[in-house]
Amino acid sequence: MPANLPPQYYELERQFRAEKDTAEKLRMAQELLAMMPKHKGTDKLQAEMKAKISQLKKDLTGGGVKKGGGPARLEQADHVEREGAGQVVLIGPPNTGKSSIVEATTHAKPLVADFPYTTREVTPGMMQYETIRIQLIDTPPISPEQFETYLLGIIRNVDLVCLIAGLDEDDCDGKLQYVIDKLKERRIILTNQPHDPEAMENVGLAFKPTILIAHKMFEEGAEARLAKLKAAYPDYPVVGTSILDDASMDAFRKAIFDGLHIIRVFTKQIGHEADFDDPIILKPGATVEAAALHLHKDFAFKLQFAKIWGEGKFPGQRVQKTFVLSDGDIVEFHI
Ligand SMILES: Nc1nc2c(ncn2[C@@H]2O[C@H](COP(=O)(O)OP(=O)(O)OP(=O)(O)O)[C@@H](O)[C@H]2O)c(=O)[nH]1
Ligand SMILES: [Mg+2]
Repeated sequence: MPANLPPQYYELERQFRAEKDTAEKLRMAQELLAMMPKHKGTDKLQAEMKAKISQLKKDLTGGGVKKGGGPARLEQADHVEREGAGQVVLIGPPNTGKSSIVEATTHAKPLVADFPYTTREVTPGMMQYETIRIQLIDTPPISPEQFETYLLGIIRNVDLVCLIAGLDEDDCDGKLQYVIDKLKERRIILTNQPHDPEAMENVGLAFKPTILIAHKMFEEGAEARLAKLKAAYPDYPVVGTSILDDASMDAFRKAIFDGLHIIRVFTKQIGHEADFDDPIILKPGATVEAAALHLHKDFAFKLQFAKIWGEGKFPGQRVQKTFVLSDGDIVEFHI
């Protein structure tokens, strides 16, 4: 029986054969296996790919211990467990302020120092934004001298990429472009342009929404460099920040929230006040039914109608399951 593999499979397989990095090769092998149609004609291929995967896992961990005696790298760092309303990674050239920003906006305590290559591992922290918590991940720098390939797995999984450029350096745009190009080379495209998710993901490309934080904005010459960055990257929202300026750090928080493209919906039980502590997080365009589904499958099934409070509605306006919710709406479900 013929295998009938999609054309994207052959393209990814070609890249798989050329790939030198073991962690990335493993990721590709897993993707190839997922892409294979599951029928008799692919039995042998599936078995071969599974064997390759298990060999690559062994190579990667060296039987559980990395070369040099450290712990297995893949287990340690190519994935950060999700927490909160969204997962955001901060990446960029060395010494731009990534760790300082995570330190200032979360309870995490990453190392901060006045020299490049300070950060050696990923550090997640939770940032409060109004009523929600967003996960920020501090990372080691990306430059021609250093690139930790386990970052690829982390970046592929996040909801938003936050590029940090340092306005204290003349070549901040060149160093930033290096990061963007390096990821592109590894099939991660940092862009907010619309794309066809299915067509792209089939060939293993990851398109990641991105914002650009131009940090250290009070340094000499920063203003001109900020203007240059804004002109060079019209596709990214650009926010100028400084650790010394609270208003700019508030703008950072808001830019992250806006970049995540989520809405917060508060629930209210009949005869009670609304619960403002724990909103339901949904994508724009989500309906009352989607919000109910978020609470419980049964609940959505039994839902008769809802009452809504929010901008542009009559207080307690009665709406159907198909009603599209907005950020900040309060919903009272009736079953
Ligand atoms: N002038 C100025 N310096 C800052 C600002 N934020 C951080 N720094 C300093 O910049 C230096 C580097 O900060 P880090 O947060 O360690 O930078 P990083 O990007 O994490 O560095 P690596 O981990 O080496 O990539 C430290 O000396 C910080 O104190 C800022 O807003 N303005
Ligand atoms: Mg750092």
